[in-house]
Amino acid sequence: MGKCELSHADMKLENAGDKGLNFGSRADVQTCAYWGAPIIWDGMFNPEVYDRTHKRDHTSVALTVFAVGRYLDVYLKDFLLSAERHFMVGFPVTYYVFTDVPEKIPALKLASGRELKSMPVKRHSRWQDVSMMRMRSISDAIDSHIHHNHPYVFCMDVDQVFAGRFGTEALGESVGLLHAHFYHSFKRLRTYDRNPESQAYMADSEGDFYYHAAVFGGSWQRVKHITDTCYRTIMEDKNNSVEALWHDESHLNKYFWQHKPSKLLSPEYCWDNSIGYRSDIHITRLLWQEKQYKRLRGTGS
Ligand code: 5GW
Ligand code: MN
Repeated sequence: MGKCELSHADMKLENAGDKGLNFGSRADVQTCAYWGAPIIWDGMFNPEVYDRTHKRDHTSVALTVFAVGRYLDVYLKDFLLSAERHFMVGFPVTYYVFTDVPEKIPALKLASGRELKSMPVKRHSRWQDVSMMRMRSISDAIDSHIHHNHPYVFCMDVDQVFAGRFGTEALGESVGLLHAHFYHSFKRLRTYDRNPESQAYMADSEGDFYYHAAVFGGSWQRVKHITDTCYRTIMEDKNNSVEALWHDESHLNKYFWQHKPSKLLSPEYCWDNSIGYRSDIHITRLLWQEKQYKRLRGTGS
């Protein structure tokens, strides 16, 4: 455990408040990545210490979420209501809702200091494009709005609900989330893109963690770099008529392989209840909603 704290300091990966992390409090899981970044599990931190540090720093957070087409009707309200109860409670938060149907955004009374901005986006006919255009739109919103107001940004899928504290302990310079389906699996089973034609290609010898694109974040500067880089590699693929295995997620995994995140979130921060009981999941802070692909995408996949 001392080793993690040491290399952590050496590598200047420090995120506000991380000094008090207890890396030894969870003997059942890996709490530190080999490059020194903490992996946040329940029990490792004192929430009050983080909140105090971030109150002192007047931290505010932008949360970007896409609710295009029927995803708005099905998921947005529950996502926002649950975020009001669990996401960065007590801190200023602006929800940036990217949608093609702004008139359908539910009118919710938000806690003081919190607001919602609707951001217009076009509807794309191919679903792969919806998912990939997010990178471009987030980058544009950082330029036009976010960088004036918010040191930190989180970017999330809308098809999930908060179920427990998702607080300031999750903030960092660049933050990736361990995918609930792969955090235990052998490396060779992690579904990186293996097509050498794709910019997201990773060789068999490459890869460490597998990150879930449903949650990523960091300082606005780093999120700008993440989204710009992923958008560029996605467009290069497009020009070469290739598409990475898991679309934007493959590109995000390549990015985090090349630019290690300063903080990793355990799957407690985005759990899929259909996996069933796991003794190392002590709390579920964000939960996958049921997939309704047939209904939402009008296709079978
Ligand atoms: C539509 C058809 C296929 C795939 C995605 C969409 C879609 C995604 C959409 O029509 N509207 C929309 O707002 N999205 C946004 O992209 C949502 O925020 C959604 O959570 C996110 C990623 O798409 P998901 O959640 O369907 O992808 P997976 O990887 O969770 O299955
Ligand atoms: Mn999703």
